[in-house]
Amino acid sequence: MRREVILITGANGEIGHGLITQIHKENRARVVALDLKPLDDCLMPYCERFIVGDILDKMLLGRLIAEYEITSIFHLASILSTKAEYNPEAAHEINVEGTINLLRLGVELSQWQGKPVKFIYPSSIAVYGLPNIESKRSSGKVREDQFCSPNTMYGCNKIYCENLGRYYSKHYRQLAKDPVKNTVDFRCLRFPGLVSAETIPTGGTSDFGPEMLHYAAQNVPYDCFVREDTRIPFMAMPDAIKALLMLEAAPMANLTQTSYNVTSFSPTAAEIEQYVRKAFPEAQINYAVHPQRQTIVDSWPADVDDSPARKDWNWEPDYDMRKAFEEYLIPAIRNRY
Ligand code: AKB
Repeated sequence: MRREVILITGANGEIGHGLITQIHKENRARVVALDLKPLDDCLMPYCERFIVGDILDKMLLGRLIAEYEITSIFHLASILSTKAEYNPEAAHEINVEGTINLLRLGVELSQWQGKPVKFIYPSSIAVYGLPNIESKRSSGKVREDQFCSPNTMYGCNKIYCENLGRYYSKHYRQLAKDPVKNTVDFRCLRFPGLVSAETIPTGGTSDFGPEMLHYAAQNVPYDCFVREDTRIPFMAMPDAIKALLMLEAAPMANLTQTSYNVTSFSPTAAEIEQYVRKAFPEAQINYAVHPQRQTIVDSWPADVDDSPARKDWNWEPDYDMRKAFEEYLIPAIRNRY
């Protein structure tokens, strides 16, 4: 029996690296990977095909329909929160127009194949907009239906694309004379900051976590752009990959919502520094706060409620903060540098 085909956009990004590697380990599917930049050599053997291309190229996406029986799409391509603030309109075009192109592809694949294609979409804690630092400190574990008033272009893009996914999967062309019989099965995770041993993020506002660790491992002085007391949720990359694949595998009947919070630990920057210093005592870390980036993270929740994911599809992280640093990040990073 031919193995299913999974399409991964943004394949060369942080999540793409981990996802392609894990799918290869599980030997469960053929991967068609798409990215603007060439795929890292280490991932090429894991992909049936790698396409250097743009998610804004509708002709390119259209050709995939005839070539592959794609059963799942992991749409990872995105401009992250900090980078999006330097060119918000370009971020909108990539994050929103690109997502609409992929949703259209998903609908056409679903109609062509006569069954819904799963569309797995990483959203973010950036969809939340706590009104002030007092609210952040008092709001506890924020639920999916609270404070969804983002104050970054990236957060606006993500909350809109969550609603687009819900529309395309449940209400698409609802007044058309020929209603669409099969459409996408859209499923979404709101990720916290992610920390990987294999890659360093680019352009995110949660990057202070992974950057502090990777700079210390290379003995490079690091200017942390947030205050020491800044607290946001984080997760080790293996748990992010686990969550994506668990959500994809979950029976549709079990899912009571389309967007789910997932998280693992919620440290302050100073608590991250404590773990970093245990491994790299000579680390040179300064807190050179960037006021605008501080304002962004001050609007993000200190913690989120992931009980719906635990209840609907048995989500549970493998890595708490201690295990993430002492059993995953530090050993792997020591081997890397
Ligand atoms: C960012 O910082 O923009 C991302 C995110 C939290 O979604 N890592």
